[in-house]
Amino acid sequence: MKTTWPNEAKYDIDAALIIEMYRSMLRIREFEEKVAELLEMGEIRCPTHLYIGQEGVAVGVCSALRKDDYVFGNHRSHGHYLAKGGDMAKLMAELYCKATGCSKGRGGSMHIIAPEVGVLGTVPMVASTIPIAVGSALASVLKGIDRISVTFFGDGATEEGLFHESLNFASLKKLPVVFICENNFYSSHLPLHERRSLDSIYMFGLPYGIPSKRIDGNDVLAVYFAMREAVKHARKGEGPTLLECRTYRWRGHVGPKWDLDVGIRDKAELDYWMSRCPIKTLERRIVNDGLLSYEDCTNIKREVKQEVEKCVDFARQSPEPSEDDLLKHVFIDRRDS
Ligand SMILES: Cc1ncc(C[n+]2csc(CCOP(=O)(O)OP(=O)(O)O)c2C)c(N)n1
Repeated sequence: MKTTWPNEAKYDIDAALIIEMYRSMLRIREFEEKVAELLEMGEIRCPTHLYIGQEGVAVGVCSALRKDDYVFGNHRSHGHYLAKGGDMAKLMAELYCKATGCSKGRGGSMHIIAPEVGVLGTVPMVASTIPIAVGSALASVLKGIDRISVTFFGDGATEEGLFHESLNFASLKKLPVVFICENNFYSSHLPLHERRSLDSIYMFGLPYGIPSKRIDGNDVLAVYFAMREAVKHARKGEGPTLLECRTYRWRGHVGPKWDLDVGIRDKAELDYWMSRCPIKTLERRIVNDGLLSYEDCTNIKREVKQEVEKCVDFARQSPEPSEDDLLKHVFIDRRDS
């Protein structure tokens, strides 16, 4: 496998990082395809919102961050956790609600946490982690710690007041936070064009004086470059950035099905977005430009599939949380701290 990028100047990015991004997107895809299968089988039973199709956003964003930077997610955050370096086996165990899960089996798919890699929490209440990320950025400034906070949210979340209040406060205090809107054009079962008169989410930052950009979220490199700028801006103390990454979820709003039977989208629309698969797009580019061969790509896919299978074995064999300490890890008793 080559370790130098034949067209370095063209891409302004390390070859090893591109390969890592490719692998990282595949890890999310293969993990979730397996989860979809296990949901169909009834082996995983917790409500699960799949991220398949949106991998370019999580990976582009997290590849521009340091391990100790913070990310906050939502109800659709397996990709955010894995892209930030979260342990895959612990995530699988969490979906099985096992004691070895990243949230000790208490959280399931929607309450994921991995502070060791900066994933401080994912919360399914729409828009709720946007102000928490702003708070964590404020804490970093007050403590003099050089860390960025990132919040991932959907287009639906931009319709909550919390989003707008957060933009204003973050801009006013020039906080090191990056707002990542994953515009997949649906909020649950309502399409964007039935909710907004204008398709212009990125412009929400402008009245608050926040640099704001619209990006093709299925182009992992475009996301990465935009994020790299946003991170530079934040680390210099120049405040927040808003990135609207346009992408698409292949599966239904929740669960393993496709939402083609609920009257909200048709097969032609899904087919269009599947033809713009973020992984295939990067794969075509790196093969055409001679960084990897198709054989290299197949080998990486095989390794990733094996990794996922091992995680399923780990989850299946893990113990259930004990009934005796069900409330442990759920509340903090302040009297003890
Ligand atoms: C405050 C709040 N209102 C409603 C819901 C129910 N709900 C869960 S996900 C969702 C849609 C969110 O859409 P979006 O933010 O665009 O994210 P996506 O599902 O498209 O990734 C809604 C309305 C909720 N969880 N929280």
